[in-house]
Amino acid sequence: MKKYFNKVLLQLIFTVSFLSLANAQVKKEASVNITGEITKPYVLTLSDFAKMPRVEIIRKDRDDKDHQYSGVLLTDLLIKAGATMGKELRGNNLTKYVMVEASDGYRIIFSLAELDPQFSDDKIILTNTMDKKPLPVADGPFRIIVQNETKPARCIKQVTSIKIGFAK
Ligand SMILES: Nc1nc2c(c(=O)[nH]1)N[C@H]1C(S)=C(S)[C@@H](COP(=O)(O)O)O[C@H]1N2
Ligand SMILES: [Mo]
Repeated sequence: MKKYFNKVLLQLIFTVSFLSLANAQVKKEASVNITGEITKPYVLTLSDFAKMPRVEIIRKDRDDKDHQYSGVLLTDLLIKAGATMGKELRGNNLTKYVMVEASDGYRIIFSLAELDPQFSDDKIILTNTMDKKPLPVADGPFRIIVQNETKPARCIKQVTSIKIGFAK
């Protein structure tokens, strides 16, 4: 009887620890790490992201069909991080770049100036949706969409970090 009880207890311990581990995996919220030459680095979580002002972009993907993306302007994410935008974006600050990295190792850069609305009208957003649905798993949870570039090569998928640096 005691042996049986021990067995059941052991099984229970295994089940509980497995379930809490699985739960921790599920709870780990998707995020993007914003770092580098900025005064307020932060980790952007999906819930913070959901509270920010959104813009919509329609662009053709490689399938040559229009898709609708809703997200936050990269400019706004960088202003929140204390990047030198607007009046401060002059002189040496014009040599700053913004490197975006993905979980598959793919990386692209923008110059900081091309993300400032005083320099360019081209909308560049970080999005988590396509056609009003969460991004396909292979593209998300976060993707950059560049409105006016014909080539989608800088529409980087699976974004994990955004790093601001000075060109050397
Ligand atoms: N993370 C990541 N994003 C990426 C790429 C990649 O290899 N890794 N390829 C880029 C290139 S070269 C293109 S053409 C588009 C392709 O997107 P699509 O297959 O959804 O049209 O994704 C871009 N984003
Ligand atoms: Mo490509």
